Amino acid sequence: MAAAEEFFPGIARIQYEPSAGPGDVLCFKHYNADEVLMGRTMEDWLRFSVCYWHSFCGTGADPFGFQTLHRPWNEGTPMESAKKRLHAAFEFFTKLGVKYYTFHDRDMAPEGSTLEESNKNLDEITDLALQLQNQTGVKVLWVTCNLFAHPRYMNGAATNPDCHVLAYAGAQVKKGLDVAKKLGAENFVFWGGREGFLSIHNTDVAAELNHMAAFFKMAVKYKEKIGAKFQFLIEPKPKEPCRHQYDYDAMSVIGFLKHYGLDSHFKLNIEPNHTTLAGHSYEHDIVMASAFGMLGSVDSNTGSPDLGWDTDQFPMDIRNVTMVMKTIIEQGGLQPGGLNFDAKVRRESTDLEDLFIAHVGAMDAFARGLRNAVRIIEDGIVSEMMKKRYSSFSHGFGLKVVEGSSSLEDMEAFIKQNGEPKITSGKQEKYELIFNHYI
Ligand SMILES: [Mn+2]
Repeated sequence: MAAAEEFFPGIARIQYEPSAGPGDVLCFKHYNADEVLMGRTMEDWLRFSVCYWHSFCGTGADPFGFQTLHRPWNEGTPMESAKKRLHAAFEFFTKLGVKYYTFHDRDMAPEGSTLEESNKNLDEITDLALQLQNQTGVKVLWVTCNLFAHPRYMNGAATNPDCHVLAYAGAQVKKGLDVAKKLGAENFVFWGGREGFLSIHNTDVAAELNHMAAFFKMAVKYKEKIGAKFQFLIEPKPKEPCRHQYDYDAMSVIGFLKHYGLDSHFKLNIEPNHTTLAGHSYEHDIVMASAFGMLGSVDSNTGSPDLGWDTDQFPMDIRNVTMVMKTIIEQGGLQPGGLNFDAKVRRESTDLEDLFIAHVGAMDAFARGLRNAVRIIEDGIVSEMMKKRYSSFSHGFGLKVVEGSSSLEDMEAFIKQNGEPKITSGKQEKYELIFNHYI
């Protein structure tokens, strides 16, 4: 790495400086990687990851305007810029102090004119990635295949009505799994960008869902065959680009996986911006996935709640990240998953330092969320209130319900003996007031 060009001159390794002032934006004021909270370092609780596509491939182009972000690494032939991009990315990871990164096959290396050529490009660039990983200690949180951008996938990949396209997607995933194993990825993500439909008139929904399940079963089989240990994850999203997406939200995906007997092989990668697009609150799908033991990883970003599309902004809201961290601590952490910043600087944030500022801000927000959640949990006031709220299920008739040994006849006898239940306050405002004490 020593011989490589420096892409972020003037920016040194980001340090923890808790007494820095409000205008000091290139230091952490809350994230102190080695500090231990509830028996684990902040680094281990948070497991931050930088995403390749937004941060190193993003151009700032949107449907109404051209490129605004001119990055020095996106120059030369596609293979030359792929190599420069990789060096820039590793300089960024190490200066930021983040141990993980994530990528799609096609943002790591350019697609060729044949599958063989694409695979060769991927081999060459991932050989270099492996070298840089070994030199820096930075690891892959997850790999995913881009099965949505190429025109062949316009009608879907695993749910395409043409099995020739499904076969291409399968061949691409086979290579993606090999690459993930080669780089020691800890997870592998499926995001079904175009797995859905625009019109029911031309769509056989039952067939498409069966095909998607068959596709996932082949992936499970190949993963076992190559002896890979990474965790499979599915990332729900409700709309965009398809009008109707099969992986609408956490509960839709959990239902799909259980229906096809795939639930022991997959967990969920929850992106809160997708959750809010589905009409839920920010933390909803994190909580729902965790309740089913299926929260595997988080694509940490946020949307603008007043907009109806995916804006992939950096998560800066302390209330939201506190709720997320409380759920993560309560389930014992996210490992082997992590907090991946699937977020992009605004197309108007054109300075190279803005990429650092955005990540520093989000990491500090999550560090505050972690500290807040630890205080909520260690104080135990909220958990004591919750325990009391459900206490009727800890003994007598309630315990029989929990254990599955009660019947409707028992309920009738219980009511005849005990009459009308008393009105009990839900105390929502009290919970909200107490929560606000911690943030
Ligand atoms: Mn995502």
